[in-house]
Amino acid sequence: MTTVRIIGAPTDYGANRRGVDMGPSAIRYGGLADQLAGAGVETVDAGDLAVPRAEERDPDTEAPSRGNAKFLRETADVSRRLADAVSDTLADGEVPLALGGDHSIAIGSLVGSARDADIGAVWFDAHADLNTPSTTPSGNVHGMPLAAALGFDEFADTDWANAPGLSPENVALVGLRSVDEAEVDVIRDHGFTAYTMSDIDERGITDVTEEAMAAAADGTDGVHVSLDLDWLDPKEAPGVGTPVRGGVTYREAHSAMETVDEADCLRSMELVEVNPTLDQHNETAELATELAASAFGKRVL
Ligand code: HAR
Ligand code: MN
Ligand code: MN
Ligand code: MN
Repeated sequence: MTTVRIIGAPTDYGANRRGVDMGPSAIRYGGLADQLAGAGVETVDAGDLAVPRAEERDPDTEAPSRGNAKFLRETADVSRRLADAVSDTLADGEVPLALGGDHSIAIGSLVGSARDADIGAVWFDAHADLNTPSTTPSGNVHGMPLAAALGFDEFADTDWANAPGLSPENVALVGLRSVDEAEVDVIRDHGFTAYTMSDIDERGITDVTEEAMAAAADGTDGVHVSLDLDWLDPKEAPGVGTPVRGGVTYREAHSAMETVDEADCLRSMELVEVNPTLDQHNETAELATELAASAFGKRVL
């Protein structure tokens, strides 16, 4: 029997607005353990990493060596500790499920998942998250985690990003609809597999997700699935900090997660960007728990 280890990472260093640090609480309260039990997996809850409040820290965007990236020192600290938690989980034969927090937590998840293995990643997100401190339009690290884990630009020489077991050929992005110009060039130049919402419109979510999982899995030890709730249409998932119209529907999201399960190579996962202060009756958090259950094998019959 699969055991899923839940690891909370209540950060908001990487996002523009407060509140996303309450995500792990909201997702647990939204019924995560019950949903996963419905999927037939066992769960253990490792609790939350200790994350100091952003107000007690200096974003330090002025430091030239850090480029234009806010709270990079704090992000590095959380990333190191999350990477250890994720890699310990895998070493114990369990499946890590990290709860954000903003999407910067993916750096730790990916580095930990790729510590002793070659991995792929499927990025379900409206955004590409491929900015670096040199290209970011916002300074927010939640727009950079994929670039960080791949060791692009300023992230190459760090001891906390740049996962050696992850490369662009095994990264698939699904559901893109808000991509910065510099990110478009990165996607074209590095051999990513990338699907926009138009691809999903034309080909259907099942086909696209099957292909994404296959591309990510090819030649690796398993796939990390990163689910940014702003991947869904804001009508379905209002509780996110950077909503973008035209996202996937409730049914498409479940269908994609069922396809993730059927690919049978899920190694680690995270649920990110749930912001309870922007949500309606915790419905985005509840949706996150349902989608995780589908990814871990929950079915109606
Ligand atoms: N691309 C923009 C930036 O870098 C916006 C990032 C949006 N935030 C996310 N990422 N939630 O998925 O600032
Ligand atoms: Mn994201
Ligand atoms: Mn292995
Ligand atoms: Mn996003």
